[in-house]
Amino acid sequence: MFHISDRMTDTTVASLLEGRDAAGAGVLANVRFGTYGAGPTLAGGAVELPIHMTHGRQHEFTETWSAAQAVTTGRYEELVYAHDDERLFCAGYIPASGGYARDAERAYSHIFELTDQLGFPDLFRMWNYLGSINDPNESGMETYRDFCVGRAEAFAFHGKDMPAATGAGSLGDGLSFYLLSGRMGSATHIENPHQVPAYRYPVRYGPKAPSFARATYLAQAGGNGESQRLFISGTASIIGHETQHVGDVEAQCYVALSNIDQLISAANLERHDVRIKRDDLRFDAVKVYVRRSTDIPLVASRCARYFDDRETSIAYLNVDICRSDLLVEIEAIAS
Ligand code: 3EB
Repeated sequence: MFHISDRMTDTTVASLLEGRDAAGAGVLANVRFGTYGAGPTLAGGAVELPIHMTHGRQHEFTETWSAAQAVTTGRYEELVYAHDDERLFCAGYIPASGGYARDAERAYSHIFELTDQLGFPDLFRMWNYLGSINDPNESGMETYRDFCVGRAEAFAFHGKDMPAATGAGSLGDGLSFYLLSGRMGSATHIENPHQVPAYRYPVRYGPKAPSFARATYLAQAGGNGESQRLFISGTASIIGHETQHVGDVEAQCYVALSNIDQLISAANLERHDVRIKRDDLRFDAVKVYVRRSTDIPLVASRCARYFDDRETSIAYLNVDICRSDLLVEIEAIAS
C-alpha cells in the first residue's frame, strides 16, 4: 500500500500493504515531500498532500498509498479523505496562528467523528509535521507542546486508543498531518519496555503528554492475500522518558536504533501477542529526520548498515524534531 518514488535516484521501492505490486490498482493518496506545503486536495480520485520537507527539488519524493479495491473520496470539515474497503487515508492542514491547541483538538475530533462514521474506527498510524516546532507560540509555550495539548484532549474526550505516530518539524508554516485508519479490531498498539509510554511522560515535557504508541501492528485483512504490517513510530534517543546523549548524534542514532530493536524483539512481540517472527521482518519506507544537515552523512552510514539499504528505501529529511535536545528520529514499516 506504500511506496516511495525518489526522483533523485529514480528508484521505486515498495512496501505495499497488499503484499503484491499495486501497479494498476487505485491510489488512496500521494504525500509529496518537497519544497512547499499546502492544504490537501482531491486530484484524479486521490488525496494529494504537499508538505514542505526538503530544501531542494533534487531531494523531493512522493509517498504513495495504494488501494486494494475501489476508492471513495470525500471531505469532512477541514479533512480530505480516501478509502477502499479496508483502509481510510485522511489528511489536513492547519495554518499557523498564535497557538495550535484548539485547532488540533478540533481537527482530531473531526478525525474521530469521520473514522467512526465511515466505519474505520481503528487508527493505526499518524504523522504530524509542524512548522517552527521548537519555537514558542504567542503565550510562550513551545509549538510542539501546544499541539500536544489539543491532540491529547481530543484522544481523551473520544476515548480513542493511541496509534503509532511521527511528530517532527517541517520547513514550512502550519501543521500538516495525515493518518491511516482501519476496520474495528485491526490494530494492536505496542510499547517498548525500555521507554515510558509517551502518553505517560511527566509534565516537565509539557502540560499534556504526547498521544502515541511506539508501534502499531496491523492484522492481515481477510482473504485477499494482504500481508501484515508493523508500523514503527518515529523513534529517538530516549530511555525511560529522558533524552540520552545530548549533543552526540552518533550515540543518539545508536540508541534510537536499539530502541527499534527492543520494540521488535521476539520477546516484545510475544508480550503484545503479535504473531510475527522477528527474523522474518523486513524494513521498508524508512524515514530519518535529522536536525543538523551536517549530521546526515554519519546518520546515513549508521542507518544504511542497520536497515540494509540495498533492500530498503531510506529517506533523510533535514528538519527539527519535537524535543529540542533530540538530533535524530527514525521511523519504518516492518513486514
Ligand atoms: C519521543 O519519543 C520522540 O508527538 O506524535 C516521536 C514520535 C516523537 C511521535 C508525536 C513524538 C511523536 O517522544 C518524539
